[in-house]
Amino acid sequence: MNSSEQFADLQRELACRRARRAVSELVTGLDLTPRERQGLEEDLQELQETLDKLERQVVQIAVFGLVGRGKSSILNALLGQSVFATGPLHGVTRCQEARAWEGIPRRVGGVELVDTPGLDEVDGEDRGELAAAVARRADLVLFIIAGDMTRRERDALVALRQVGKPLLLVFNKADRYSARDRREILHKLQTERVAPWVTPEDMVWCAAAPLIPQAIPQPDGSLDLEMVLGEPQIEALREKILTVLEREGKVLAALNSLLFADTVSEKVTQRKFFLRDRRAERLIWNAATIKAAAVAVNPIAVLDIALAAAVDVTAILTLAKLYGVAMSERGATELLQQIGWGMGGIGAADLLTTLGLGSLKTLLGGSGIGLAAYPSAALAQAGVAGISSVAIGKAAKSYLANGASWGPDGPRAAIRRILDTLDEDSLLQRLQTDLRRKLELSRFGGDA
Ligand SMILES: Nc1nc2c(ncn2[C@@H]2O[C@H](COP(=O)(O)OP(=O)(O)OP(=O)(O)O)[C@@H](O)[C@H]2O)c(=O)[nH]1
Ligand SMILES: [Mg+2]
Repeated sequence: MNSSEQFADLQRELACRRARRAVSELVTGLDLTPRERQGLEEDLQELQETLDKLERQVVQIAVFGLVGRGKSSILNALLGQSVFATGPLHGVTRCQEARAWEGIPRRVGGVELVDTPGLDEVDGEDRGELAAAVARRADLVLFIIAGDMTRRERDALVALRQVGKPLLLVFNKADRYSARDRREILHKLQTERVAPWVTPEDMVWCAAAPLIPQAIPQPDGSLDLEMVLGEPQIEALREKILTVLEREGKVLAALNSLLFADTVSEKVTQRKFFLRDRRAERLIWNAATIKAAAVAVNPIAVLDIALAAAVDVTAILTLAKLYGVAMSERGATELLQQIGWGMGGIGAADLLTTLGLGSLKTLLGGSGIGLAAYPSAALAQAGVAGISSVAIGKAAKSYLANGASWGPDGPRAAIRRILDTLDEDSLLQRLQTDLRRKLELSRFGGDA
């Protein structure tokens, strides 16, 4: 090794260590509640396995391709023995199977060859998914074709390359083509089919189980032409793989686990986000109904305001906690004031205009739900209180979820946007239903 090679080697080594650290930090730092884990178990398990593999420093090479392209035959040829079942029928390999690749130079490190079921042009979707999952986890994919590519093959190859999967395009069954045909097909592949997804140096020919015509003397003295199994022509592929491994093996493994870790962490974030948002929405709704109910049974203006503010401040504080924003009661009160100001001075009368009197009619019209006994003013106030709470909650949520900021346009614009998306009529309807239930439960048990 000369010094620049040594330097490159060192850099790769460092890159790998960094990747290892990044993945293991990701795994330990996920910090998921059992609830958040739900639906992510498989990904987390795979992530752990990826990390284990990375630590063991084993590189995994998987074959991938349509049924009957000779995937299992190629692995057998590489291994130098018939380990994996092969055959002319479609779908011989039914599940994934791995085998250590022995007899390769030690400096390459540990390598595992993984056989996969073939994608089927017609059906076999399940197996296709399995193969895709295996390919996703492999460090290097041998994408096996046997002639010009079909549409399905091209789509699958592009999909793998789009996620950044390193692969070699292996053209098997070379014995079936004349040298000239091979050149032509290869040229077409390079210029049309797979450009720019695979470069020419990542394409290689082989014949894992070639059939050689042989003249067999017949009893009557004539010669008959029979096809017999010849020696595998696999050297070029073997060399190519070893070169890639020697040059990039460690990096491949590191790159792959990073790719994988990245998708998992994205899923985890999404899940966390989804659950948090749902909790926030529930919390807001809860505050709204509490406030509406409280206002409905205490229809005295002064009391309403103090009470309403208390409910909103509490809701804001709980939301802040949910979004991991440190906030004091005073901070929450200030935020509430700011939102009120943003809503255009949140006096009940103002809000009525803001929300539209049409909504009020829905409430007062009340379709005989047993609240008719109430003074309509109290009901109107309750409805307004509830809806204002929803609006306040949503505004606070957007502020908190945005890292305690209103964004470039400032609070007024942000709050305006939220008010615009509120559907007051349906909110009122929901409030009525909930309010009715609450009131019936607390005060008017059998009255309604
Ligand atoms: N002529 C020729 N036939 C081959 C070659 N490689 C494999 N075959 C034949 O192709 C058929 C399918 O080979 P397999 O290795 O079972 O193919 P596979 O891709 O693993 O198939 P599935 O597991 O069913 O998806 C077998 O009959 C092999 O003998 C080759 O290089 N030349
Ligand atoms: Mg097979």
